[in-house]
Order: sequence, then C-alpha cells, then structure tokens
Amino acid sequence: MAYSQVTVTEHLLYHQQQSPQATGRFTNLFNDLILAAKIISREVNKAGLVDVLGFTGDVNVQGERVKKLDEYANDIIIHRMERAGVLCAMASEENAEMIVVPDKFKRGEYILIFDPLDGSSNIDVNVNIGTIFSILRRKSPAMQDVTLGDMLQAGVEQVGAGYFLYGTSTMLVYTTGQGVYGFTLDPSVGEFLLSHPDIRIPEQGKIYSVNESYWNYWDEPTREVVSWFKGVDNPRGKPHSLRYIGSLVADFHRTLLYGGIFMYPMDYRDPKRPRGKLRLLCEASPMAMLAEQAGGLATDGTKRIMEIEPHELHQRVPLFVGSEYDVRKVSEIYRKHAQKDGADDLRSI
Ligand code: FBP
Repeated sequence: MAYSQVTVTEHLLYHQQQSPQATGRFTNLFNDLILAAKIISREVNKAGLVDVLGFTGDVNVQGERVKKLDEYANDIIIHRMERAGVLCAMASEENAEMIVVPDKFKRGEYILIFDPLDGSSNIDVNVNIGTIFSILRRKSPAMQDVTLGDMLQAGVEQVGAGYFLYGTSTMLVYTTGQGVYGFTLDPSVGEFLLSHPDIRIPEQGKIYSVNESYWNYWDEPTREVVSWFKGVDNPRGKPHSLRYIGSLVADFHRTLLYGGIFMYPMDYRDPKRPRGKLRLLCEASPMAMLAEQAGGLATDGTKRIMEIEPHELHQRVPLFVGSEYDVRKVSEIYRKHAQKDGADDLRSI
C-alpha cells in the first residue's frame, strides 16, 4: 500500500506493536488531539470570513494581548482533551496554572502540554501558524492528586511531541521516540495521511533564521554567532541565506526539511532580566525532541534543551535548533567566550 494511504492511527498502532507495554490509550490521546486540530484548521482556513480575527481584549499570563483564534484553539483543545479519558492534567501557554482534568471525566496517566496557536503575530495576515504539543506520563502515583512536579519534567521524559501546521496544507509532524513522521490532511477524506516518512534534517544547512532586529539587545557572543552565519568561513564558502517567518512552527518546519538553524537567542530588551522568549515546556522541549529524532540538535546555546530541568510552568529559554553542524558551531562560539570570561557554561540556565 503506498505510504500516502497510511493514516496516523494505523501508523501509531504499527509503532505501538513495537513497544510491549502499549495499551492503545496513547492512540486515543492522539485521535482526540487530531480531532481538535481538524476543528482549529477549519476555523483558521475561514478566518477572514468569520469573526475570529483580532483581539479578545484580554491579556494572557505571558503579558501578551490574546487573539480570538488563540482563545478559540485553547478552548477547543481543553474541551476535547478533558474528555479523552487518558489525561490527568494539561498545561497551556494561555493558562497561568496547570489544568487538572475534572474528576467528572475519566482520567489517565498522560499529561499534555501545548501552545494552542503558535505564531499569533501572524494570525491576521494569513501566514502559517500552528499548534505545538508535548506528551508526558505523570510521575506521582495515580491515586494521588497530580502535582506541578508532574508537569515540570525535562524534555528527555517526553513520550511524544509534535505540531500541527496550518498553512498551504494542514500537516501533523510528530515523534514518539522512533523517528519523525509528517502527515498531510486530505480534506476530501478528512484524514491525515503519511506524506513525509522518517524525516531527517540535513547534517549542515544553507539557511539561518533569527529576528535580527534585536541586534542592539544581544551580547557580543550572540552577535558573533549570527555574524558567523552571514560569513563565508564555512565548508560551502558562502553565506547562509536568511529566512524568518516569525512563527516558530513554520520556521522550524522549514529547518526540519531543508536544514540550517533557527535561533531565538537571549536578549537584553529587559536589562534587569535578560532571557529568551520561547517557552521551555510548550515550545523548546517538543521542538528539541523532534530535531534530535530527525538527526539534528537543540541547545540553549551550549546546554542540550532536552536536559534542562524546568522549575516553572512558563519558563523561557534561548533556543538554537536545527542541523547538527550549525548548532555545534553556535556552542563552539559561546563556549569560547565563556572560557575567555573564565566562566563555565554561564549561559546554560
Ligand atoms: P506565540 O505566538 O505562541 O506567543 O509564540 C511565540 C512566537 O510567535 C513564535 O512563534 C515566534 O518564533 C516568535 O514568537 C516570534 O517572536 P518575534 O516577533 O520576537 O520575532
């Protein structure tokens, strides 16, 4: 059977047969997540025709004005996943606190952490946006109340991660630790069908992606990193091309397929609190698992994103993700400066 006729459920079941302790509950989780994404995709596709563009008037826990579609996507995912019967708790980029599944619903051992609509600055201008998700298993015993500790797990603890991309077509890209697979929604049959089997990131890329308008807020090492990608001192002897969409899902998707590097460095826009923008749990960790499963790397400049122990739900980190050669080059430059400053890994957390 041509691979483009393989559905996500069939693909999940096939991979589940490889793991003896599989129960089918993971597939149920995915099926409900996919239904939520189909509903969001339908709304995104007709965004200009229905009243879902613009702001709700509220401000979220990140201090950002909430977009109507962001709120819509958040509500759809929480509504669907509370009823999935396999989760005990969730965390959303839009909600300050963790979301415990009410006990009126059947619960399970899984935890879903998600960014309901990534790339919110692009929603109203019809540029690719997406939903990013990370799946964990609770650590505390099932009969006890689920705790924040169950949410604050390092990337290496993820049992699954991925994103839905709402663009020229709607895609699902995911991993359960056995490689990375891309599926495209065929609206005529309403199914995500396998379109990109076993995705591998090219070892070295030709593209770098960063918002250079923050140059004045970067420290010297970061400026040297970005300058390196504009230089010719690389095996190709040519500068990398610059591409920046401003939606992490879209910039990451291009990096996954074409190679290169996506960077969101730490910056000093807030001199008292230099930091990255992207969230560790619902953005950096899932993208790191995908990148590593596709043969790439993901760091905060020097430290592996997957090994960073989270200490708060909406913790932010610098992110450098993509082709192995390019991400290693970044670490090399940061380490050189760290050693010059006599500091060891100043930058990791
Ligand atoms: P949200 O849209 O989910 O808040 O995500 C943050 C984000 O939009 C990323 O998708 C993107 O990579 C980044 O912020 C763009 O930030 P900036 O406008 O500072 O370049």
